[in-house]
Amino acid sequence: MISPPTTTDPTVADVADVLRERDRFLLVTHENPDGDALGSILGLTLALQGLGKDVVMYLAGDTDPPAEYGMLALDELRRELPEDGASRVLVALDCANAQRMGAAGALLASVPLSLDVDHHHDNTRFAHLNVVLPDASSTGEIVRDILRELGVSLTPEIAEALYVALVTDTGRFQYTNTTPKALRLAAELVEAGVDVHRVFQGIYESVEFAKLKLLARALERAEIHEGGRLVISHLLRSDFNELGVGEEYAEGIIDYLRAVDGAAMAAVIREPPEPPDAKRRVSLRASADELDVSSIARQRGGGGHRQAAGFSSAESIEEIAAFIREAFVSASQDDTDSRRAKPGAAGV
Ligand SMILES: [Mn+2]
Repeated sequence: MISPPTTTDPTVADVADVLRERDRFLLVTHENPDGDALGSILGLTLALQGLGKDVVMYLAGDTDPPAEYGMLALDELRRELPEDGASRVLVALDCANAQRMGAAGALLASVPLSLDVDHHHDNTRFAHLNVVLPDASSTGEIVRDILRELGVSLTPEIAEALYVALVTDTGRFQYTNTTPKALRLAAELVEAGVDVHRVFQGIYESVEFAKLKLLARALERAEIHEGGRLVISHLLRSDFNELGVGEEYAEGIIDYLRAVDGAAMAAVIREPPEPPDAKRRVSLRASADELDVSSIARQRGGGGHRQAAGFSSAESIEEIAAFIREAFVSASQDDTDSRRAKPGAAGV
């Protein structure tokens, strides 16, 4: 029996020991889940159920999982915590911190044991056992290693769940986390029965037509500034209303702008469809790690990460665009200065 807390870094074998020894689990993942979150929680649930364990899957928040993951058998995913949650072993998957799991975070203080299985480098190690492997392509990859320790064989259903985790978190095997291990895992999962093309069609070729039309409006209005290094576009309230879509349909549009050759930063300004007096919302993305867009967002009371940030503003679209241009020029300047200042800078 492993008793919390431990002093040395636990391994996937330690996680497997706990999963083998205990019988009742509460599996959780992060709010607004992505493919890795959903694939990991389902893959581990199916494996544990196959071992005869009592497993509850819980997802916090009130946003439904994105429609593109409809292929995953997530009908047992609960949106409310079970009454006996505090007496189960809690397993957090793909959660960088306790806040990400919403209401389940409150159980950390009362559960008999908690596990944190994740690959985010900034994971806060909030559980009794924290297996945080930043070199792993996805949490799904870590789950696969745990299942190997457990001696669980991959059913086609488990393999598909883990493949969804892997293919989405690696950007279809294109991002920098696409390691040889990730590619070998893909081959192993396909051998176990994954229908690669079916998954592709489900996730990437099920775009709603209205989303395509919204994207078209944003692309049509895109403008480049600063010699092509900055791309800005906007979406109007009337765009959302005419197409009959909510603001969540704007998700991902900014990635098309960021992908423009030579662009260091992209910005999308959008007018929320409701309420009519809502502030405009601005998303910022950097293409290179050197530019910190969160510093720009903070100037307007927003925040985020170096490469992805946002803020809200009551200013007009033109005023916001002017601010972005100015802030971009000055942030690029700061960046150049700091790099120039680094090697043995004198008198700074
Ligand atoms: Mn992930």
